Amino acid sequence: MTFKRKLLVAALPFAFCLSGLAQATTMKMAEIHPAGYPTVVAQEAMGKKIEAATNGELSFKMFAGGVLGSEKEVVEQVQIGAVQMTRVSLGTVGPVVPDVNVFNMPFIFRDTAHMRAIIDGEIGQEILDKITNSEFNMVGLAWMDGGTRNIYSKKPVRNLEDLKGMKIRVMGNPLFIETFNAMGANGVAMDTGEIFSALQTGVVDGAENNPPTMLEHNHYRTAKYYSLTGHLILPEPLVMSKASWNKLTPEQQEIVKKYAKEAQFEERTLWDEKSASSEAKLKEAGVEFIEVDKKPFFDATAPIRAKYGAPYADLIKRIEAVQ
Ligand code: GTR
Repeated sequence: MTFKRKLLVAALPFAFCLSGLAQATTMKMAEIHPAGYPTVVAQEAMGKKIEAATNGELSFKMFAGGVLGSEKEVVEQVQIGAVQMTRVSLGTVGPVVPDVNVFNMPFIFRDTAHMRAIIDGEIGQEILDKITNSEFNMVGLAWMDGGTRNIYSKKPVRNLEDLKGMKIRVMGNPLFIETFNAMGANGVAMDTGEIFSALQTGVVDGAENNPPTMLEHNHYRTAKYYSLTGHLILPEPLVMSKASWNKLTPEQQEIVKKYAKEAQFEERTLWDEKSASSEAKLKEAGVEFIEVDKKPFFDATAPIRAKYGAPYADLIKRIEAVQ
């Protein structure tokens, strides 16, 4: 090796260090849903816009399909800044930021239009701010539409009586366990990734979710009955690690906020398309969609709204008043 080459080789690690300093800040985003899912697609588009608007100072990388862990695990990683962004169900956030549980109460929203009017308005922003201002170490940026959640099961649920004693998987939030217990079932909490085998092995008799999740996570392969209880119309916050957020310049923070909000509206269109196509595919696969009288389900869950809603009476009045 010539002297010149030797010098060059010796200088290489140093050069790498320097380029390391100039490297873009990578924003890792974790998603439980697979590639192509509305939230994933909208968030990837958001990432591209953020990269372009910051001239690559911020780079974005999506980790879809739950490869970084369950929602609970991801939330922990976001809290310590090991993962920069995620979109999780509000159900997962509730045990840590109890103020968000108002949205987690059964039948709190009249319909999808009502929920969307709320998340687009000042109450939606207030709840995101509650996340930001909590001890949660996260910044609430925007809302994704998580559709309407209905019960699916191996045996048909046509009324409350049918639900009696059934083990129904719910997200890890006591509010949901109590909701299903109040309806006469046994609420069983477990992570999203465990549902498929729990249904197969009979650990649970059913679960509850929107059509895209029922389809994409293959739950319909075992649960052939879908009862349209519509007990939850649950929006899902897009959040960023506060540690990572604090490292951004004010300009970068504005850019992230702006495109997260744009993603909120882009995802909505994708969501409506995906919901419709998922319903069609589920029906094709032999899933029976069951219309139920929602009134008994609503009445049975009144104690849950009374208990969890008590500290938020004013907020609930404001939610009800939104047209
Ligand atoms: C989906 C939701 C996920 C996850 C999942 C579940 O609808 O988008 O964030 O919460 O439900 O029930 O585990």
